[in-house]
Order: sequence, then structure tokens, then C-alpha cells
Amino acid sequence: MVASMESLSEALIRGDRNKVAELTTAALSEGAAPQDVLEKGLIAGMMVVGKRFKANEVYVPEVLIAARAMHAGLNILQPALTKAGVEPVGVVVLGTVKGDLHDIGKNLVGMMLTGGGLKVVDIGIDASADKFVEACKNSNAQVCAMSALLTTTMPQMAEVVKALKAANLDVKIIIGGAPVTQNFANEIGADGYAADAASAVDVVQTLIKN
Ligand code: B1M
Repeated sequence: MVASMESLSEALIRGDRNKVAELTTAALSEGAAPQDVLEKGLIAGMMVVGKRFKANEVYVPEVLIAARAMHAGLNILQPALTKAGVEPVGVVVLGTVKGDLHDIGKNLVGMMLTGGGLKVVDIGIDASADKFVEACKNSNAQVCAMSALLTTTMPQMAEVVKALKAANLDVKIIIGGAPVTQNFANEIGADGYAADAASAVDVVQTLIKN
């Protein structure tokens, strides 16, 4: 079997996790470089899913299914990546702020970020400012990403921004969630805002580069 990167991307876009696992295994055993399998196969496929999601051509269930297929490939690829010394593009601490239990959007953002080659440290829901600060310190994160779905929990984002600044951490901050806006991000001193999971990948990658 010759596993092309195109067929791997296509299987991921279809959300066919068995095929993704099979093609990832085959590509590695045929001598493909793990980084190529990651970038030209898995990430390339996830980027297509992200673009289609942004354009409302596919919806949350399709993205979740594609993300599940991505994980099937990553599980096989991870030991080879570690052996080859391939580092993630960056580390992102991600959580839903204190008082807020909504995590579907956050999880989607996490999956898309993983799909974009980033290491995601997911600190879950109801995460306090201290928890964000600790996680950023412990993981040497370049980016702190917060999600909020309630107008009543948005002020918690400002608390996290304050706590990160007080801790003197060199970390960029991105916020998002249905009630959050670019104006609010500017107001509280966050470095970035994204309206959806696919845009979050673009914003995080730009924040890391600058
Ligand atoms: Co609640 N809820 N909920 N809820 N809930 C909303 C958010 C609400 C709009 C419903 C409504 O009244 N119409 C409303 C909030 C009103 C407001 O404040 N503006 C609301 C409320 C009031 C509540 C409770 C207070 C209800 C009650 O108990 N009286 C309560 C609060 C609990 C708490 O958090 N403390 C509550 C509880 C719940 C459930 C537990 C039942 C459940 C959550 C389950 C879970 O998440 N595991 C739930 C749900 C499911 C919803 C709705 C129906 C759907 C949210 C969702 O998952 N959307 C929601 C109404 C709605 O949105 N239609 C509602 C799908 C998801 C993919 O979208 O999360 O927006 P979203 O994420 C998007 C973007 O926002 C963005 O990317 C994602 C994908 O593109 N994004 C980011 C999100 N985070 C990002 C971070 C980024 C960048 C982009 O950078 C870091």
C-alpha cells in the first residue's frame, strides 16, 4: 500500500478514523518523515475542515468527527515525532473561566489548535485566575487562551489578564466565546480575540510569531 499525504488528508476530512490510522501506520512503515505525515497529511486535512467550518460548509459534528480522526493519527504518530525530536509549534494553556461550565466550544478550539500543530494544556472548566497562571508557568506556555459563554463570567477574563500581568509572565492572551467581542478584548488588554475555533488557530499562530 502506498500511503499518499493527499489520501491521508482526505480520510481526515471525511472523519474516517480507521482509514487515518491505517494510512498513518502505512506512511511511517513506508519511510515517510513523521513531520511530513503531521504537516502534509493530518494538519493539512484539519486546515481544510477549519476553512469549511468557518464558511459554514460543515458544522460542529463534522469537526468533532474530523478531530477524532486526527487523534487516531496523532496517537500513532506521537512516538515517531518524539523520536525524531519534532517540537510543537508552541504551547497553549486553554480553559473556560471561573464560574463557567460550558466546554463544547473550548474543546473545539483545543482540537483545532492541536490540529494546527500546537501543544494544548487543557485546564478544563471553572478555571480560576490562579489556575491559569500556574498552568502557564508550569508549561512555559507562549499563549493563554480563555473561553467564556456567559456574560456574567466575562469579567473573570479581566481577572486572569490582571493575574498573568502581575505574575510577569511572557505570555500572549487570546479570548473567545459567544458573548465575547474584539472590543471587550481591547478593553481588558488581551492580545487577541477569535470568533470561532478555526480563526483561533490563525490568531494563536500570529501571536506566537510576533
Ligand atoms: Co448554557 N447558556 N447555561 N448550557 N448554553 C448559553 C451560553 C446561553 C446563550 C443560552 C441562552 O440563554 N440562550 C446562555 C448564556 C446567556 C448569556 O449569558 N449571554 C446560557 C445560560 C444562561 C446557562 C445557564 C446559566 C442556565 C441555567 O442554569 N439557568 C447555565 C450556566 C452554567 C454555568 O456555566 N455556570 C448553563 C448551562 C448549560 C449546560 C450545562 C446545560 C450546557 C453546557 C454543556 C457543556 O458545555 N458541556 C449549556 C449549553 C449547551 C448552552 C448552549 C445551548 C450551547 C453552547 C454551545 O456549546 N454551543 C448555549 C446557547 C447557544 O449558544 N445556542 C448556552 C456550541 C459551541 C460550539 O459554540 O461555545 O459558542 P460556542 O463556541 C464557539 C465560539 O464561541 C468560539 O469557537 C467555538 C466554535 O467555533 N469560541 C472561542 C469559544 N471559546 C473560544 C475561545 C477562543 C476563541 C473562540 O479563544 C480562546
